[in-house]
Amino acid sequence: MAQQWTTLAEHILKEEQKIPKATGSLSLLLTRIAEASKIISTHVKHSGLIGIEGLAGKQNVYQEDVKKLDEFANNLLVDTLSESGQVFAIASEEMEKPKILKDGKAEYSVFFDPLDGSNNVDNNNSLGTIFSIYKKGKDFLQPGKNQVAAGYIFYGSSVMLVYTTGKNVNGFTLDASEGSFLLSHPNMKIPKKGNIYGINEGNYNLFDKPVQKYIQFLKKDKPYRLRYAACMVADVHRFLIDGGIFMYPSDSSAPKGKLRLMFEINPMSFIIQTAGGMTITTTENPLDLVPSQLHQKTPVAMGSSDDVKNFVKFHKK
Ligand code: P6P
Repeated sequence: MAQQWTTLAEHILKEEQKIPKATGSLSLLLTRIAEASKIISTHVKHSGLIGIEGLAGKQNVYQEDVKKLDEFANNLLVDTLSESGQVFAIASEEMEKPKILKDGKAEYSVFFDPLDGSNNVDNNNSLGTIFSIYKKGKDFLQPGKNQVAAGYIFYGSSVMLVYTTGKNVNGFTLDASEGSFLLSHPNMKIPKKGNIYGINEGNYNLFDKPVQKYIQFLKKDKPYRLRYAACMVADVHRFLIDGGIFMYPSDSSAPKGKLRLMFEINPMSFIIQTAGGMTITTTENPLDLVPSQLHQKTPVAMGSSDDVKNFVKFHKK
């Protein structure tokens, strides 16, 4: 008998059925994000043919050159979420300020990195989209532990959508022939320990001593393998599957590191921690941080709990 695949839509509705007071709003929101990601993936897969590679001719709030595909993905997500009627605010890594919608009754805010790893656009390497959803609270900027859902779409050799609402982590693979995300990785759990590490080791001489010593430790005896995609979604997905540790520490040129708390670190931490892994700035769980600025950055290490605990030990010596 042919395998019966669960579609993302079925999965989301089944999860909604388990929540007595569910209104369907979060389900609609997740479905909208998934639909937008299918359009982004088509553009990613054809970027060399449709004139969407290269620079858009502007810089974002981090003084990073914006790629045409960054702009396309951002505008698509802003439009589709604005029309959903399910959000009161939309914040993007590519927009200086959030877009506040007039929908009085909408309960959710969405934070996203529309195209993560966009330096990989022109060289055909890995890309992703990261999203993070909060319920309206006292403050617009809430600690990551308040997320109601978070996920990413990985535009890799296959297109995968991985998300959590806090109970478990589920992975769906896009069946392009049908245009459906199908449940291919139910209840994902990260290995307790790995033998791979991911970091931009080009910055080695700028790292603090504890990070340098930890990297030296990984290279001794049975050395760990270095794997690095320069796309957080691709890197963290690797460690979710194989185990190991991803690091983007601070360094003398970037005392707060590079990755964004609201758009990258909180959603990816929610997923890794729900899958049984660990995330640390160097001393604390980023999900506990009370954000002070929309675009604030923080250093981060995340992955298998045994590996991250070792990383922490080098910061306590
Ligand atoms: P570097 C992509 O630009 C990103 O925000 C993350 O996806 C990735 O982990 C990191 O920056 C890569 O930074 O310094 O290695 O190019």
